[in-house]
Amino acid sequence: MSESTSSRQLRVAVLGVGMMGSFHTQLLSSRVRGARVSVVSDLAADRAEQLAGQVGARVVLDPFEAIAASDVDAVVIATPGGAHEKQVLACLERGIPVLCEKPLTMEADTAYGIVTAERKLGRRLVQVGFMRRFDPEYAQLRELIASGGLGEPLLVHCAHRNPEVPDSFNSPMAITDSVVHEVDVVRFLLDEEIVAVTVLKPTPTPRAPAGVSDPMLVLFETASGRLADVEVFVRTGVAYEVRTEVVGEQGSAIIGLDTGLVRSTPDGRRGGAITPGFVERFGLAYQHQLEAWVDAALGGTVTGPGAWDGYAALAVCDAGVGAVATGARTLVKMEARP
Ligand code: ISE
Repeated sequence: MSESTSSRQLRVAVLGVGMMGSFHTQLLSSRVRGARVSVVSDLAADRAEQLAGQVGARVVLDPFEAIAASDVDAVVIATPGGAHEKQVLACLERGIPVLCEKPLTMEADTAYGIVTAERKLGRRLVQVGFMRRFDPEYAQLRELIASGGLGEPLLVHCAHRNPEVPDSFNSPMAITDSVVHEVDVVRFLLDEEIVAVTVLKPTPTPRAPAGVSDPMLVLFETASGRLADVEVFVRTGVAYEVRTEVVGEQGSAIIGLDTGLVRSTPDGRRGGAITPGFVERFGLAYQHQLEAWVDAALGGTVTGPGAWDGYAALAVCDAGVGAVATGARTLVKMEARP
């Protein structure tokens, strides 16, 4: 263990400081104990300099130099997805913990390469940014299922709605960028793999560009025969709404109703506010994710969703993208877990 980790300060390099990388940098610098951002890396030098100045970090433009730097004990990867594979492998080669935003890589087989490379090392170093696992509501729901409070879970109903996305956000992206979270949630809550995916495409919203299916209904079948349905609708024009309901043999439970504060107002209405976007809805989850990651990384490992979860999500999304294209029920192709 390096001098700094033994004195309980994890020195973190953040690679990629667009929206998510800046957000992680700010959280690490203001809310998360036991860590500081020592290096900020981005090809956009101005953006990197500005953020580094705010948090007292130095800028290293080349991400691989940042991973190798002597003042770096662990790495957060928030670069575009196409850069992840090589950056994660460089962290594994150096033997330091890494928190990688989804997707772990761009294809299931390259993600499997990371699973096997980590396996060869013999210890866990890769965590994938499936932050919903750290959301208090999701954690409570899993706890309830695991304690047997719902009896055997039978069905999961999910809604994933964004107020808006750019026109370039097409139907396959709704699977790989949005539904990928429900893939992980279903695996996390039910503790089993998804084996088949079907996608239905109803009449689209007029907000969707020509040829884009929005909303869509996605149906997952799990290995033991349970079903999970996901409504993904990324141009509602309303707000950010993410709900998950689990129906079991002995009752059901739902999260994501945004019922924190319910107000009555002089115009005779009663209601609360819906979060505008995922950073607001999952702000606490992002913070808890980093706290757990820093705690484990100080001990030289990771404990959150790992390389296998990143691989499984990609394998299911591949089937989902296939199902969008063909309209057919599509089997998930997955390697055996090493
Ligand atoms: C975005 O990339 C995310 O990861 C959000 O969590 C998700 O809700 C949103 O739909 C995605 O576009």
